[in-house]
Amino acid sequence: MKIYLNGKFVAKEDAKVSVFDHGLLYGDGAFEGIRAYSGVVFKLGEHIDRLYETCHTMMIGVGLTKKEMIAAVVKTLKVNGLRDAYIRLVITRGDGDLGLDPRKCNAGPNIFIIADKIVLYPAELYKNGLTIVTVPTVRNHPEAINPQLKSLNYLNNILAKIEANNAGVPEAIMLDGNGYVAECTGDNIFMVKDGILKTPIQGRLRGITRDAVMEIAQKKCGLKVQETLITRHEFFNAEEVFLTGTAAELIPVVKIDGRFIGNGKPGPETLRLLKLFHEATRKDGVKVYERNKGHDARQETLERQKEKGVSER
Ligand code: PXG
Repeated sequence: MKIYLNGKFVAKEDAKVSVFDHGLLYGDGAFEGIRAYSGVVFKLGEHIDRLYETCHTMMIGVGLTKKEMIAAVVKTLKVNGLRDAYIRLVITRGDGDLGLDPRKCNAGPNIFIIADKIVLYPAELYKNGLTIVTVPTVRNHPEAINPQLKSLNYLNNILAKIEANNAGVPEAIMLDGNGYVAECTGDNIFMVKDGILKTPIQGRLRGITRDAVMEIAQKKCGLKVQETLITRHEFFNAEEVFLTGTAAELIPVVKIDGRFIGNGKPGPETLRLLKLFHEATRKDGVKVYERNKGHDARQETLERQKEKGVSER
């Protein structure tokens, strides 16, 4: 495995940053989790836009144009010969001293890109749906660490994840400071009722998968889409609930805080949106490999997987 580190490709063993890096010392940095499907990096432009917005607010000068950053991601996949991958792009404040002051990190940021195989959730979770709970840890106040920032400071979500682990469930709902549902620890949340798809308007990260699913729901499923304030009560009484995220894609939820959602099985709109989302992932992004005439990358991936005896998902 080759890691992109500050403009060079290095072996995994040599991909190291200093103990004085403020990303490590303070969580002072930004990141993106991105996915490539069949040689297409899904919504790469949108991920890079979000990353640069986080850096702008955090006043981290990236030192690369967005175009150069996109090229670096593409090259990382090429160097590793990957078509289907999970990509972690990290920008730290860089090396400083033992004080908080970011002005001491004057050598500039450390930037690294890891492209690895995707760890998929077990297939039965998609088939049967998740049981989740609401946890006591509330999502950050927007004027503390705004949930829109995809910063390296993820302790808010990690504390909630610990509470999910303690409850024996794979994901957890986090409320905002006013008691409205915000999102999950690493996923956005949606509900369907009376032909309307609803998702929280505030207190959450603006997920790339979230935006893609809202667009598909509106354009291809004829669903009305609302971003609004939603309480747990409304989620309990929804017909369908599902989560979205780069890693999870779109995954049904069938039980929240002991209450079954609908008939306790993944709903038809959820399954329809999941299928349409999968179709979009192959098209809607930046191509890593130029296709030669008569050479179909997707076909090649399927053939490779067949050889290895694994199913695609
Ligand atoms: N909310 C939060 C708080 C997130 O961290 C999402 C929503 C979904 O956003 P995207 O853009 O991926 O649709 C995320 C996703 C994990 C993990 O291990 C999840 C995320 C980042 C890193 C790890 O589940 N972010």
